[in-house]
Amino acid sequence: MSEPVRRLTLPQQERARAFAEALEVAKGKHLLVVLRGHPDPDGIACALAQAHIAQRLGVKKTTICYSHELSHRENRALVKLLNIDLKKIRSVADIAEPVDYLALVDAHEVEPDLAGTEDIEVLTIVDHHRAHGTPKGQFVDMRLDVGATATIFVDYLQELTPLSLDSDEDRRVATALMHGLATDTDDFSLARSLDFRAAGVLADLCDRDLLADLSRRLIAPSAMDIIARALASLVVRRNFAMAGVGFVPEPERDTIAQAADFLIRREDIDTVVVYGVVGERFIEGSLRTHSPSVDPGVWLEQAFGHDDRGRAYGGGRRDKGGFRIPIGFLGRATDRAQLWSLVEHAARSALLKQFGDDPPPKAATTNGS
Ligand SMILES: [Mn+2]
Repeated sequence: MSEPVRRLTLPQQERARAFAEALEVAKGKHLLVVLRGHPDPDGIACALAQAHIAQRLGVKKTTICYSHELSHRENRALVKLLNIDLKKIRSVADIAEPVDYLALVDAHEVEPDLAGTEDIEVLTIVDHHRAHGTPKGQFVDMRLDVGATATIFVDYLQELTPLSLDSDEDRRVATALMHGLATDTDDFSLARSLDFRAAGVLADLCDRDLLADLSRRLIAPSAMDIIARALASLVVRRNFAMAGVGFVPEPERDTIAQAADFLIRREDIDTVVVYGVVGERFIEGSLRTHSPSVDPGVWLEQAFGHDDRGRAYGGGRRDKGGFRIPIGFLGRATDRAQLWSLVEHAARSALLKQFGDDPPPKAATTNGS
C-alpha cells in the first residue's frame, strides 16, 4: 500500500525513478492532474507531460483539470494549438469517472476552490515554488534551482521515457514544455543552467513553427483599445510615465497590465504605471519597471498606503507590481466623468508624490513650467 514518502533529498536520477514508482500505484487507475489558480503555460505543459508519462507507465486514464479562468490569450492559444484536453471543474464530482488519485504540477497544494478532493490521496507533487509548510503527497519533488517545473519534467522524460522525433505525440509534449520553459523564465532571461540544459534537450524535438505561433504576443482588440487610451492620456516626467485609462469592464482587467507591458518599452522611461476603474468597484493599476532603484512592492505601498486592516493596497516582485483600491460607495456615482476625474486626480497626485515630483499642475498650466 503506502510507500514511504519520497523526499527532496534523493539525487536527481533517483527522483525520476521514485516518480515512476509512485505512479506505479496508479496502474489501471484514474489520475486527476490538478492545476492551481489560473493555469499558465508551465503548469499546462507539465500536466501534459505527466499525463504522457502516466500513460506510458500503465495508468489507465489521466484527466487534467483547473478551476479558474484560462485568462491570458497566450494560455488559450497553447491549449488550442496543441489541442490539450483541459476540464474546467469546481468539484471532482463533475468528472464522470471516479478519480483514484491526485497529482499536482507547478503547485504544491490542491486548488482550494476545487471541492471533493479531501478523501483522495495526492500521489505526486512536482513544483518549483517555495513551500510554506511540508507538502503532503506520496512523492514530492520541489526544486528551487530551476526556473520552470517543465525543466523537472524534461528530467523525468529523459530518465523514464525519452521523447522521440518520430512521434507526433512526443513532439507535442516537447513543444508545450519548451513554451512553458520560455514563458516561466521570461524568454530565458531568468533561466538557470538546468533550464538551458532542458531547453537543449527539447530544441531538436519541438515544432518550431508552432512555437513561433505560440510566442507571438498577440493583443486582443479590447487590449488595443485600452492601449490607445493609455497612449492618449500618457504623462511622462523624466524617466517615469503614467496613464489613466478610465473605466474597464471586470473581465477585461488584464488589459491594464497589457497596456503597462506595452508602454514600458518606450525607450526614454524606466518605470510606468497604468491605472483604471475596474468593474465600477476598484481602482486597479499595474506597474512595470526596469529601474534598479524601484522595488515595485515597496514603491506602490508608499504611494497608496494601506487599508483599515493594515494591508498594503499594492504589491509586486522584481520588475512588476499591481494595486487595487476599493472605491466603495463612490462606485454608485452616476456621473462617470466626474468620478473618473476624481480618481485620476487622486491617482496622479499619489504617483507624482511618490515619484518625487510636484503635485499635478492646476488646469491650464500644464506646459507653463
Ligand atoms: Mn512554473
